[in-house]
Amino acid sequence: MSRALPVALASLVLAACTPGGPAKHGDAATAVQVADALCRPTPVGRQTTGCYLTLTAAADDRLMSVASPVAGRAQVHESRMESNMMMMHQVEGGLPLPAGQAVELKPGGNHIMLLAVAEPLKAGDTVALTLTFASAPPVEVTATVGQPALTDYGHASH
Ligand SMILES: [Cu+2]
Repeated sequence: MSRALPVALASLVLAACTPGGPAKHGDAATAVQVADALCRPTPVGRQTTGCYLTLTAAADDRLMSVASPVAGRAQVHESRMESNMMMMHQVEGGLPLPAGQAVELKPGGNHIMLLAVAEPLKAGDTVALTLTFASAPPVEVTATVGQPALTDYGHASH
């Protein structure tokens, strides 16, 4: 029975690689590109803040979780208007990243929320973020701390 195993494995590998023709399997082809990572300074007396960035996945993927050494917890949030109030919710099941499409996390929209931030973040600081995806390998980015250039759409209240 043991002799059957290598054959079965080989056919699995072939099955996984053959559809769609030749494809690169290296990190460069599968890694999610991250641009413009920015975290807001923590408001005085608060231990929470928002981070924004742009993600481009090579293949359909999902942003599953975020971690940072400066925060006790980090969550992926979406913003929704409910009864004329901007409400934030944790994204369930990961944030969809369609292949080749730049997905912007920005003020007033989807964003990363840092919670239980131990030390106040001020402009010019940097924040390490580790992004975990459903398929692609994890990506570590360094976000700059500063105010977003875009006009805020009501997210400044927290
Ligand atoms: Cu939030």
